[in-house]
Amino acid sequence: MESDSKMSLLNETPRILIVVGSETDHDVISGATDTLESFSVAYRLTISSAHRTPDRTIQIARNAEKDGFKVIIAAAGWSAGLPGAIAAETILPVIGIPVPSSVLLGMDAMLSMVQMPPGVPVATMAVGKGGAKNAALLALQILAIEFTELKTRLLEYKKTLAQKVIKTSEKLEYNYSPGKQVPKS
Ligand code: AIR
Repeated sequence: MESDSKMSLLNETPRILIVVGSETDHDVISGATDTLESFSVAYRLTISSAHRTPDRTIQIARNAEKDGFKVIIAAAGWSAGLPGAIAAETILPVIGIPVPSSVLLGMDAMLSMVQMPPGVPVATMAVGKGGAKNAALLALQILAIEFTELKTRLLEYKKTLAQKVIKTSEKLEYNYSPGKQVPKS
């Protein structure tokens, strides 16, 4: 079946490129890589710095589309030019993750990414590991436009998220009135 062979392609051939500004961004980016691995989707992770290796960053961005990538995730801290520098060189969607590695705890990185000038968008996630998780999910949602089997898995994921909240609420829900707190029957 066409969708099966397309899906196995997604399992084997990286369509998502992850670029981190430094190996020290590893802990934050694990929020994205763990998520992609839980969906059995292949990715490539590489390190490049917009400021320390600007030429390498430009080459990675320029080659991304012909290397078969469909979406790029870029994570960096401090004055984080990485996602913007990549977005300047490609029309592939670029998702930015601000890393809280400086004394400003990622506010600096977030503003660098979210305040891109008109014409060069970067889809900026929340600061840190949670933002990294969302970056992976957004990348999967973009891929799901083409790879429909992924759409089924994402819908299933959303259902599981909702069920978890309802189950937890059923366990914890209680009534309070002054002097007493009783579980809701
Ligand atoms: N960084 C590296 N080159 C440019 C930037 N903005 C970021 C990395 C990391 C932080 O600087 O993404 O979050 C500190 O990097 P390092 O290598 O000094 O630990």
